Amino acid sequence: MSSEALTIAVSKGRIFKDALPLLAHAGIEPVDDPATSRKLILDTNQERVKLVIIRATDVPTYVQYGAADLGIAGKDVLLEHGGAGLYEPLDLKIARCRLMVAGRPGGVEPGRRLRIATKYVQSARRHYAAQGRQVEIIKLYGSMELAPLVDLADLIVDLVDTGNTLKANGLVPLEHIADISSRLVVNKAAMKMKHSAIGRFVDRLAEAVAQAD
Ligand code: PRT
Ligand code: MG
Repeated sequence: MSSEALTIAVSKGRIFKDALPLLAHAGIEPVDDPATSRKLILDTNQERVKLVIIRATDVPTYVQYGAADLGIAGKDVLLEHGGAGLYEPLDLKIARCRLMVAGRPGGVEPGRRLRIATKYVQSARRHYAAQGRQVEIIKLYGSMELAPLVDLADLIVDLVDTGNTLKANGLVPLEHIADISSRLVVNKAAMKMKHSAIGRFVDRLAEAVAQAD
C-alpha cells in the first residue's frame, strides 16, 4: 500500500470475525489479538493503517464524518443510517442474513392498524409505506422477539439467520424485506484525497471476496 494513512472502522462481533480473513488478504493484520485486546484503536502490520473498534451501528457515522476513511457495516445498519457522505463500493458477502417481518403463526387480522416493534424503524416504515399500510412503529434496541409475546406489538421487523431465535420464541417469519450482508463504506472526501490507497485496498478486498465466494 502507499504512504497514505488509512483508518478503517469495524465492529467486534460477527462482522469482525468474517472480515478478518478478507482484511488479511488485503495485507492488513492487527498487531494485537482483537479478541483479547481492549484497545479501541488497533495498530496493524502496516504502519499507516489503523483499525478503530466501535459499535456496529456507529460505523457509518464515523465514516460519514471522516473520523474513519473506511468502514465495514451491515446493510441493515446502512439502511437505517441513510448513506449520507458515504460511498458503498463493495458487497463483502459476509454476515449474511435477512431482514424480515415476523410474528405469531397465522399472522394478524387484516384491516386493523398494526403495531410493529423494531430496531429498524426506517426500513420498517419504508416496507409498510410501499404496501400503503398505516402502522405504528415502536422503537426497541434489542430482544424484539419478546414484543409479540407480551402484546407490546403485533409484529416485529428483525434480522433472521437460521430462524432458531424466532422458533425458540414461538414466532414465524412472515414477510421478506431485504437480503442483508456487510458492505465496505468509504468517506466521500477520503475517496478523492486518498484515491490511490483506497483504490488499491478496494481492489484487494474485491479479490478476496471473489475467492471466498
Ligand atoms: O454492537 P452492537 O450491539 O451495536 O451491534 P450488534 O450486536 O448488532 O452487532 P453484531 O456483531 O451482533 O451484529 C452486527 C451485524 O451482523 C448486523 O448489523 C447484521 O448486519 C449482521 N448479522 C448477520 C446479524 C445476524 N446475522 C443475526 N442473526 N445480526 C444479528 N442477528 C441476530 C438477530 O437480530 C436475531 O436476534 O441473531 C438473531 C437471529 O439469528 P437466528 O440464527 O436465530 O435466526
Ligand atoms: Mg450486540
